[in-house]
Amino acid sequence: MEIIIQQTIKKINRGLFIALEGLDKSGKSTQAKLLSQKLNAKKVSFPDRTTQLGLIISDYLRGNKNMSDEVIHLLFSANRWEQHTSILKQLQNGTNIVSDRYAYSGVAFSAAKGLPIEWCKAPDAGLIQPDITFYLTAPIEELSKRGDYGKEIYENSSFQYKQENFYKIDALKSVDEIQAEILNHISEKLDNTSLLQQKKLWKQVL
Ligand code: DGP
Repeated sequence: MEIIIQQTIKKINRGLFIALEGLDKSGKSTQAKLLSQKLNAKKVSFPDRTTQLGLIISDYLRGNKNMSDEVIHLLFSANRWEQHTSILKQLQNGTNIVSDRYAYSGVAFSAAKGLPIEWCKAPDAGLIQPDITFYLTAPIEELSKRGDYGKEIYENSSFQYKQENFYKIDALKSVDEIQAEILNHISEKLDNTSLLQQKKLWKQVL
């Protein structure tokens, strides 16, 4: 009887969904890895190159495949939808998720190519909205000094997405400084995930 009461009182906190966005070589993948280790979180990456769609995207990014801007945009979005149910289930089970890129960069990259922004946002509408998003940024000239920069098709894009729980981080700071800044922003949310609303892109309550 006592066990049943305790179980009822102890509400399972849902997991926190954290997204890291940034230009190539901004260090977001390093931060995503460190953060997922620290929080014992599941790390997901977009594009997810392990799926059939991901392989096509990977070919495109390496310059091996010609595709219209519209087609590749829809493929990137479909690649995110492939993980949607799995992400939702894990969050509901209390697993924190760290996403290395998400829909925000998708919209920014494609809009920078000249596609209408509302058109770019439409296929991602309904995906789970991250609880908190970090955008690692620095002048392109600085990032391009880092090895391997610009090997793939997108190397230069402006990213200006304004919304709550969206934090810009100076990518030129040290790995430890950036990690500390990120942890600082999420610590309060981690303690109170049961109070957070699960929202959908773009901003609707789930
Ligand atoms: P990464 O694996 O993080 O290096 O990302 C590969 C590239 O794909 C990167 O230059 C950004 C781009 N990208 C990621 N998502 C999208 C998207 O949804 N749409 C477009 N057009 N580009 C994207």
